[in-house]
Amino acid sequence: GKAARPCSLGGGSVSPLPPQGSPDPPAGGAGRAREEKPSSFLGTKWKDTAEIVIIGGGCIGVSLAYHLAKAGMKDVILLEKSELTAGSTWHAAGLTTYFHPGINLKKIHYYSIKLYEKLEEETGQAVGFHQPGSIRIASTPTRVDEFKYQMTRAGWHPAEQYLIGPERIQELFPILNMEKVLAGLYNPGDGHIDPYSLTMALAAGARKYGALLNYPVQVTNLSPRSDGTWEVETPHGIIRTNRIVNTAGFWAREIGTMIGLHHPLIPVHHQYVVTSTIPEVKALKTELPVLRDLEGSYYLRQERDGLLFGPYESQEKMKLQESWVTNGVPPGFGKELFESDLDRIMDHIEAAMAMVPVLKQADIINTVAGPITYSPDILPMVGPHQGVRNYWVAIGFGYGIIHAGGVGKYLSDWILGGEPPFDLIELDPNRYGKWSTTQYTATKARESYGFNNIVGYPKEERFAGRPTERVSGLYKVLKSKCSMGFHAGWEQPHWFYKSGDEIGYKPSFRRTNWFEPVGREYKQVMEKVGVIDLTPFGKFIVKGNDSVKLLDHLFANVIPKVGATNISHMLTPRGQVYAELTVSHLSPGEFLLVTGSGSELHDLRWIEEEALKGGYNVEIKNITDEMGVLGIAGPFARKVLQKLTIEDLSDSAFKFLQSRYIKLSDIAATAIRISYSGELGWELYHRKEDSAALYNVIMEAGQEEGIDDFGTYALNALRLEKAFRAWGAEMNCDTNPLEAGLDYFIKLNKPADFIGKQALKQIKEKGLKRRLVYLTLETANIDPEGNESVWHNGRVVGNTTSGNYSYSTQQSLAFAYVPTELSKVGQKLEVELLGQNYSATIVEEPLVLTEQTRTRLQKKGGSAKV
Ligand code: THG
Repeated sequence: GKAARPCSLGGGSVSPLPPQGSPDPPAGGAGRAREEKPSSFLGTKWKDTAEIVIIGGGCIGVSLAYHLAKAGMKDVILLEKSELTAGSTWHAAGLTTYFHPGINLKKIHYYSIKLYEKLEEETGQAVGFHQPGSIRIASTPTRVDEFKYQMTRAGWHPAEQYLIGPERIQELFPILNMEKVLAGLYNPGDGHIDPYSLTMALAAGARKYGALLNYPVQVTNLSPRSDGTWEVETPHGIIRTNRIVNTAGFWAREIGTMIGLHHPLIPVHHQYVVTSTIPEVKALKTELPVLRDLEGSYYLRQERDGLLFGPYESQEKMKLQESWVTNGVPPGFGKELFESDLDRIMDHIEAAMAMVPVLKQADIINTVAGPITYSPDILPMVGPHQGVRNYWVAIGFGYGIIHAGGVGKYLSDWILGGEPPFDLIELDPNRYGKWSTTQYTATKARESYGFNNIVGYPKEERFAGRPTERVSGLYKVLKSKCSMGFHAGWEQPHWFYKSGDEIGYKPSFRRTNWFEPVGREYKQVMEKVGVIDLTPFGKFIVKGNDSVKLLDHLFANVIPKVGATNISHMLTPRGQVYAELTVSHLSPGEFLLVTGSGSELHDLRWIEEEALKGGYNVEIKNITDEMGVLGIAGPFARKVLQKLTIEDLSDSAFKFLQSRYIKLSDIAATAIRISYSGELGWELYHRKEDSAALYNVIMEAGQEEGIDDFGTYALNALRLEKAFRAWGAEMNCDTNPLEAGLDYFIKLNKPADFIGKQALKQIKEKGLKRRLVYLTLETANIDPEGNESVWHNGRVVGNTTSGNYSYSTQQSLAFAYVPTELSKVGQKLEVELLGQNYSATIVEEPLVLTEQTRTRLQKKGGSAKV
């Protein structure tokens, strides 16, 4: 075929685009769709046992099958209900890019592109991969700042990325109207691929390595067995398997529903249009780079001698397919499309015509409106699911083509290796929970779609769908007094308003309206006493005969004595940090485990799986939603609390890291003497119904001491000055606890052979290649926040992990990973912020001593810093 054909709407089965880029279309790829005879599974092999059953034959599922089989897994079975690529893959626009505004997904993109480059050679299947590069266009000064911000976040990654000026942009994209163009973010090697051929190549590879791809085979039911294995029911018989992976695209909800899960997914109508031949395009000697006009919110690429143009409509205009969530996907929906609606994208078409004027003369010869699955935050869900053993997902892909290769490899490595090969926490399926309702999902998907091209600020907050039904007992009391942050469904105060403040959420690439207020809260805690809502912590009770044994196996620290609390880490078998929790031994054999809000189900899944796998006799209860938590911290914390209880709170009677059941003016609470601020403080765990009352009595009691609220931004400033590491920043499964400087919490000599112990001993023996260092730097109106490039002698040598302003020493500070040889105190380095390298110095930690240390030094008669 010459150009693209008009697509048939509803019920049609013609592919949206002809295969392109290779003179010889791959076998079965020429006419595609119906012409391709799906080889009935009856004609191939049918097996009724499998190591793994992958449900769904889109690019994601097929990539997983390919990677598992290639890595040597036997008995990989993929079941597809109609034919490979049916659903979303077949009509995808096929864009590939190295760019991702986040961090870990850059690795996925990178792997995918490197794989796609060599797939034809490996499998003999052409994939129509074009790599003309891509340019993101900035036409506002803020957008230029965003690009600078993204440059420092990309600088310590391998993919090439350049901030380029108008001249270079014009050279690369000669038919661009340069009037509004200020700058471009250029990624050589970006481009597009034919999604159908890509999937067929991966399928050919998967078969070559021994995977069975069986279709059409519909999964009709899933039954878990008591040993953690599964029975997968199909019209052709039952398959017994050790593990299931749901890769069913917009049918993934249907699969989840079979086992009582409600995956937060919703299909959106994504449209793109293809033009007829444009003489100016035809005349070009080289293919145009892919253009992303962020202000106009669309992508545009060359399609043969015409252009292909795909917009992201605003949240008001975009269209969701809600009926598929409420009533299910129409059973026969395979290679069909929705009715297209050009009116909806008119604004974007006009923006594109202004930017690329030759479009004005072009005819639209093809319009594609296809279903793409969105999750609330448009990031996919990839990994094992909490609450159901051996049920994994790889679902919610809004950009499945660029993610397929990398995610297939990532999951395959995780499944075979028993732990994630690298940190990809933002894709953890367990970031959602019961609070992610259908209503929430729809509202959020709408927002996410509309925000596809908005400016991505640091500390971004999005407001649709809030609050969820998961609110703290203090939400009503606090909501008008502060700027709230969203954490795992909860609203938690970031910072509090005072008269004279510029209130509300005012994001910026530089210091902004919360800079002064956070300093005020910081001072409040350092000099007086502050109260913070910590309800969003994940909280679990572990008890039973084997609780001590289980925790000794899970945690690298020793088990605290009854009445005591420990900071403790769960390591992976490779000796990396899986999680950081506090463990409080409440009564003999009964423990309270507390983790950050973002890691609740992530941690719970791990604990539950180990308990089941090892046959431990324990009861594990998630009490996150039942318990409120108030933190009180600062030099007057003791004085204020003492007014409310008969319990002796003196330093010798209620020691640091002790926990105790107490009554505060008749309200029952488990009090732990701990504070992530590093100041004198307690955390008060209480029934959520009592939160407001407890808050009120404490505020009342603290009048004289000038008690006030503080939020998580001040808490972060406080913990950084104390050099407390944060999970997800300084430590994660990319880091071992020794390079993170967590040695103090890791007890390699404890008798129990805890997970990761052996690996960590070897790591220690070999010596560390890099180390976490503590940096101070002088800047102008900007602070590091993590993920920035760290330079030395004109080369990027590492990356920051978090950062902030140090309100007491009045300079910026940051944690960073650098090679061991550059990790000594006094070493000079540079940190790149918004296009400028600031000189930084490694200093001894901490900048400010903890209350604990200050008190200890004072008792010894020493003089304390601060
Ligand atoms: N409170 C509770 N649980 C938590 C946190 C919390 N779980 C998750 C996360 N936060 C755990 N992180 C820390 C890290 C450090 C400290 C507390 C929680 C801390 N460190 C002191 C220090 O390093 O000087 C004390 C260390 C010691 O002596 O053991 O307080 O905030 N409940």
